[in-house]
Amino acid sequence: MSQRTLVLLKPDAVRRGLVGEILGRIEAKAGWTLGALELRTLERDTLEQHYAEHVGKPFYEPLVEFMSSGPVVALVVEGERVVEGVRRLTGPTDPIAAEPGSIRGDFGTITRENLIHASDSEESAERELKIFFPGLA
Ligand code: DGI
Repeated sequence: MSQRTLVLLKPDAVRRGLVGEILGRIEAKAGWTLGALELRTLERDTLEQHYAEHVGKPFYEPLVEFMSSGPVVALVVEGERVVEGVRRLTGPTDPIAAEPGSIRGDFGTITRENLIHASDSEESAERELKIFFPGLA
């Protein structure tokens, strides 16, 4: 079942020089391909749409501050069961709870600076792809 998903390599990943390492893990999965890739600094508006479910929560403002603190790498990944697959490579939100071997488990310590975003369902992926890559068919 071929799918596509939105991945963001967050400002901490870019600052720490982990883009190649993280991208390499995604690219290494058989049959997965990059549909788009762009370095960009996110506007507040974009983040408000992306994180709509979190607006008003105590961690929302610091999250937006962090996510706009430097460029992210936004990418579209396509392939077999890629939505679940990238989430499994990513690991859970809290990097200390994430298994070693996952991206957050290997490189993260704090919940906000957890290196990578990956859409959590096919529905979220389609919603998020429209925000970040509106030109995509
Ligand atoms: O899909 P995830 O990134 O794992 O998690 P999410 O979509 O529920 O939340 C988006 C981001 O918001 C997450 O990567 C880090 C931040 N966040 C979520 N829940 C908390 C949080 N930050 C803090 N400090 N505390 C939280 O409970």
